[in-house]
Amino acid sequence: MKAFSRRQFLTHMGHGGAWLAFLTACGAGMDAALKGLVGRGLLPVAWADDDALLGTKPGMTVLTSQPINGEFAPHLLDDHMTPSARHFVRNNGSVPARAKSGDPQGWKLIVEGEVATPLALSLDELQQLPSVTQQLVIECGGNGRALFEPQVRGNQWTRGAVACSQWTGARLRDVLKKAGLKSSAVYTAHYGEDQPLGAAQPFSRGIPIEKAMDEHTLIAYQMNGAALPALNGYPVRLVVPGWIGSCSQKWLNRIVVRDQVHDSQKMTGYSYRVPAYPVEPGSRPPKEDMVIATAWRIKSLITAPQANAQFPAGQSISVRGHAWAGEETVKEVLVSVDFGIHWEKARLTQPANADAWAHWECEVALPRKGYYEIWARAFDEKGNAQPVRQPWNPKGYLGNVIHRLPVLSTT
Ligand SMILES: Nc1nc2c(c(=O)[nH]1)N[C@H]1C(S)=C(S)[C@@H](COP(=O)(O)O)O[C@H]1N2
Ligand SMILES: [Mo]
Repeated sequence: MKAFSRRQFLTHMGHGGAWLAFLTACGAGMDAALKGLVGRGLLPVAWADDDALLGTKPGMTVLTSQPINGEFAPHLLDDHMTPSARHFVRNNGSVPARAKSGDPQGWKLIVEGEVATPLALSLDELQQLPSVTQQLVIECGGNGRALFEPQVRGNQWTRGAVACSQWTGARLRDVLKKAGLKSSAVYTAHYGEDQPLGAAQPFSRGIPIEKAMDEHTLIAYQMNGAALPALNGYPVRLVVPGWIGSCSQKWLNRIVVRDQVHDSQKMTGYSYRVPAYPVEPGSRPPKEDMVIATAWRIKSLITAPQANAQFPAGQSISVRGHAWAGEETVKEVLVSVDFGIHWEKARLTQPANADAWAHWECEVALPRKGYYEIWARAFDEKGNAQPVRQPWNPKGYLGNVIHRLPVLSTT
């Protein structure tokens, strides 16, 4: 935790005994203490300037502000390529000072562990490696958590913790080759410059060497043609396409190549893990039956019209959205306005490149006055469909239930 001055301390004491309780709780039960205090603004001054960054994402639905977590309503994600200002934010800790200042001086990427030659690359050195520019989907593993029944704990993401921006960077593969992987290398461990809040370990995850060597896994230093925003990982982040967002380490400054599966806090227990078999909703399978969540599954999003829009009966409504499929390819998207009785095939535009999202559109009309839902259901080339009712898991990961958008006809 960051230090703060006596004056700052006294200012906070003005909020009553809660601040003292907060400090007492810092040793243990930090999560619980934060939950109670975050909503009332009783937070260390050192974190307060993170709030200023919220202004860089106008229109974001903020789930928590310390740390900052926020998503965008589906109709705000209508662009083919998500603008940086509309890319969701999922932070486990505070935003690093370097990211706030935008100064890359002194930043290095350390590569060590099971490599022949450990590296310490400057931003210039990283940028000298062959550069790749691609549109890539990043989606939080918990996107859609709010849709699980019974409810599960964690950020209640609805559908907007997903984006497809354009990323420019070096291939992780080229950096690992430069360091020379030993034959003992099996997994990466990623570290970043962000500080955890309270007693948690610094946020760290990793991926199997095969995924790290995939030509599409990037160490990105540009987002949509500009430096990365502070909130999305400045100066450098990983982008691991198709896999849950937590693999894409922000504010990246160290990669340790390991001779075993990475075993940080965020890799073990129930963190970013799903049951190895379907479980009864609301149950808690034993830890040893939980497996690491990896690739996303077929999904779609309706970005037009906006939820709860009203249309006269018979009017043609333009329905649009995106579809993506983890490491698979989108085959088709079907749309229904009568609760799944009839389905119409949408026109599909293939993605800009592999691992970007595809776009779809069609026209529908509401037959008479009433309440309707526009449903979208995507299918991948392997024949997998989005479920209409989805299996449950204890942390609400990898949710891909069909998108149901309410619309009304008034006449
Ligand atoms: N260093 C660091 N990297 C991180 C995180 C974090 O808290 N710290 N959050 C992860 C999670 S859970 C997700 S979903 C993505 C979110 O990326 P974004 O905030 O740019 O949308 O970043 C990942 N990388
Ligand atoms: Mo995430």
